[in-house]
Amino acid sequence: AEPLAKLHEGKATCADCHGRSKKISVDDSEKGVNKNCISCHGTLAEMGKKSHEEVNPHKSHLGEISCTACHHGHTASWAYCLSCHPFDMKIAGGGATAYKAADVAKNKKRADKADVVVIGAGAAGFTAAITAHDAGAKVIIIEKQPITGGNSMLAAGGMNAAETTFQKEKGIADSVELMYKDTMTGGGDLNDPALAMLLAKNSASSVAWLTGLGADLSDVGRMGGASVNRTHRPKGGAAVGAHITDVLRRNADQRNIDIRVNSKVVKILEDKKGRVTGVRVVGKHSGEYTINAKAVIIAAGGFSANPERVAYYRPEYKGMTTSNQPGATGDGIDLGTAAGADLKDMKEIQIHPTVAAGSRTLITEAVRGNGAILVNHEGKRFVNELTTRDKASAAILAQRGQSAYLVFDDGVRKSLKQIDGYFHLNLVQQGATLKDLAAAIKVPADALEATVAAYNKGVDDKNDAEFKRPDLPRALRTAKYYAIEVKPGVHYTMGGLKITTGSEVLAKDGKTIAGLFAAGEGTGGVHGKNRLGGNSISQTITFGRIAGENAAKLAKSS
Ligand code: MEZ
Repeated sequence: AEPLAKLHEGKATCADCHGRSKKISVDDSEKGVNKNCISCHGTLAEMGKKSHEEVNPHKSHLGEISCTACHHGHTASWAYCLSCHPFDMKIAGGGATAYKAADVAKNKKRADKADVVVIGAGAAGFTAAITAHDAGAKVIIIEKQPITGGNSMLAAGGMNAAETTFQKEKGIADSVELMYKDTMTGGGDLNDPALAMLLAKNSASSVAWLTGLGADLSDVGRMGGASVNRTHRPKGGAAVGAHITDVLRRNADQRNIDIRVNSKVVKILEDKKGRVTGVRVVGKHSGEYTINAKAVIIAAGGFSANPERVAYYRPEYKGMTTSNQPGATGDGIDLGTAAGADLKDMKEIQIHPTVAAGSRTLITEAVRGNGAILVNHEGKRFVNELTTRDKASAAILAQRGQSAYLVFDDGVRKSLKQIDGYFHLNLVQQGATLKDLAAAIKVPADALEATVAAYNKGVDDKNDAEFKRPDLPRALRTAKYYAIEVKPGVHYTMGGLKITTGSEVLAKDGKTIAGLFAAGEGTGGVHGKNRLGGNSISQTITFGRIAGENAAKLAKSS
């Protein structure tokens, strides 16, 4: 494929893309080039209005991404969407492979300076950065991917929190103790009790903090393993991740926080006493350089998108699909261990029961929370749909074909905005009647009708006699009827860097590594053996705030 520079020949000059200065300078985030793309082609939003393909790559849940995330000037272009979706998407100058960092010269002399460096621009990283900034620290965020948002941007279901104003307005009786108890029970009591308690205790203030930044978390639904409705999400049940990522990104921009994408931390620097002094970074264009800093926060996520490592810890998950973005490879955990960190619970890897068969698209647990049932290829229910993820996944894997159908009606569809996205991606089969649906998905019609009738009776009686599903929000009686075939996929890694309740990283001798903090999925201990749906976003915000606050405090005192 001809790279874009070649395709622009005769239409634009080098200076049109790179500016008029004699020395071509391209910052790693490529903001200058992007500005010039926009001046000729229009903004992302304008491009989104121009194209009317069924799947419009300029209008996506990835938010305000830069042009050069997909369109490359001097190497083959590659649509970022294809990292996760199998679209037949053509792109000018498109090649067969994703961007690979070019060989870069070492830039040994360059040494930038910050109080706090945050590694990773997902929800934990943004939260830590905003908190540290607001506490008076100069912050730099380093992100290896060409876009910000990390896995948080894909988070669907919501954010768990107890004793919030939104719950109170809806008359939901919840407590910190109950959220703690559910989290510990869901985690098989392997959780670090102090970290799990911190999660529950700070959850309401984390919802208030995000709301204060402009987030809408007013809808409250239910996830597996929760005793009451405590999963907060935008009105109408829209996906939480893209929304809060937009809010956090906007807040970081408003504060002029220095965010460098296409930049990878390759080493955490320490002095002779083992105190953290900064990081070495490799930028896409600027090469390898140093940032001196008084504190470093690792917020680089887990390793679900690293199949070799998943199979190393859990051979039985070899070859399984993942719901994660391609950057979730565990680099932050490696950086921490290279700096002497201890690890916790690395073998605890969560399989999400409902990834659409043959894809990497997570079908949010909220679909079950709002009333969908799981039906096997014989047309029968086989599990309490709101049990914990480990149990639901094991039950699906025990069915013929190791898959099942999520079956729901138009009532469920209308109750949750996110479901429209599954139609858009052609993942849903439908029928005007249950009989038609049964024919479409090739299950025995009599069995499917009997299954739904028995379930609806349970809803009417407020008692799911067979599977003891605790929450029965609605009967499935409103045509049309829908089904999505689902299979379990690697979704979350519960293990990671061992931390204190202050988000300080612990070394193998049990002492903290001075100046090193961590938050989010790359840490171990909060969730034990199994994370409850909705506890991840809650963890990123709560521990991001703690890490940001403590890192800023340390930086300002040293
Ligand atoms: O926390 C999660 O992983 C979550 C809520 C996922 C989902 O099913 O939506």
